[in-house]
Amino acid sequence: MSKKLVVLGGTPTFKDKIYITRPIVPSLKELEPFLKVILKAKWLTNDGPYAREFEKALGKYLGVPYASIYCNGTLALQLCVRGLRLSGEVITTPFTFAATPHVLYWNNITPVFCDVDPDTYNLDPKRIESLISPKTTGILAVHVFGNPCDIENIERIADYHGLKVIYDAAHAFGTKINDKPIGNFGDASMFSFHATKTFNTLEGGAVTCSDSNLHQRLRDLRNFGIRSEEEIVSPGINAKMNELQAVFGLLNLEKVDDSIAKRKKLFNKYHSLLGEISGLKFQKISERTHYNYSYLTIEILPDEFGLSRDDVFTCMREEGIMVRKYFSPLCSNYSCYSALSSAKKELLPDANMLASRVLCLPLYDELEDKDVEKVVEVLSLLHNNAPEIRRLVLPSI
Ligand code: T4K
Repeated sequence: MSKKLVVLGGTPTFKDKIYITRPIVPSLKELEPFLKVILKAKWLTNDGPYAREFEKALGKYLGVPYASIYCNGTLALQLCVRGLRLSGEVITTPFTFAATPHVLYWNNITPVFCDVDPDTYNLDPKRIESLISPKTTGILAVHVFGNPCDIENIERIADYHGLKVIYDAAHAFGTKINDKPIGNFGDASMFSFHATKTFNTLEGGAVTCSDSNLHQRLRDLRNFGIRSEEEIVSPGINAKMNELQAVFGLLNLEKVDDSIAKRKKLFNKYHSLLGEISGLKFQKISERTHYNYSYLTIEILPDEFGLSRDDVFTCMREEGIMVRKYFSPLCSNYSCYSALSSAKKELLPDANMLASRVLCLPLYDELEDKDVEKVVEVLSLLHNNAPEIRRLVLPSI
């Protein structure tokens, strides 16, 4: 092989770094007519005409009875927890982004961490029931990397114990189970439209649900509880989406299907090439899932691969590949949660194992086939040269 890894004295594979993701964006030409209208009308926010149009279009796209939009996904989820009147303790996963347990904290709720399924990376329903206490009011499950949770078993347990179910669907825009769009499960689902997501509104988020009362409560909460000039119905907050975000939403809705189709091709190419390298494992995505190809993750089995995930991370960064260690550190190991009794490492063996093994590789629609080939070649070289790298470069192992 001609290529020599940086850690073995070679030059970087990518002179210009490549990122794990890049957002879809409208062109200036597409934006211009919308900007003209906004600047002329000087209507910038507060449930403006584009926000209303986007909210309607989004509900249609997501195939849900009700969708409400927010300035970001975190506030959307925080209000969702509040809107469902959860309190006390809520069972959730530690293998997620910080926002998931933090929204519970901001609602004065104690997160109770439950271990995950080591194959799907999602909350393991078999381990939920033993964590239910008289204080438990809900389950906050995450469709990790856009892979749907075991919704039947989660909801069966929730029904039996009278608990609410919220899905953090931050990664799952466009995902379906069989033919049913993902926003139709549980009491509510939250989607993130952050720049790093499959679909973005710069920053932004949405909540979907089937209960009109909850939908109304959430719309009140996002605007200080103001129903009308004369009527303030709840102690709400400011979580409104502005007009520019909504325009991004309207324009990106037209692009997202094409973007997902391109991601799918790249995802499949990655998988066919990565399958040749031993010591790698992949997230299990059920056949009934219509996936959105939001993330490309690998699990590095250190003994078989020859290097640990952290070593691979270090070496790939040297090659100009800006891989990410989602989700490490694990939420239950953050200093703000590690003292919780549910956060003990021995109670969360699979989540801790995944946090030490999973690596997120570049995946976005503008990535080229040759980039995928080069990323996989680097991984293959790391595997083939593992003993030398361990001996020369990473002598601490
Ligand atoms: N629940 C879950 C399960 C989540 O994953 C998230 C967010 C939330 C809830 C909360 O939703 P939001 O409130 O964010 O709507 C990122 C995102 O900031 C965060 O939204 C996301 N999850 C999380 C998984 O990832 P970072 O700190 O890793 O992002 P950053 O800035 O390092 O960006 C990653 C790469 O993306 C960059 O290396 C390049 C590219 N990028 C990023 C930005 C911001 C761009 O190309 N353009 C950009 O504008 O957290």
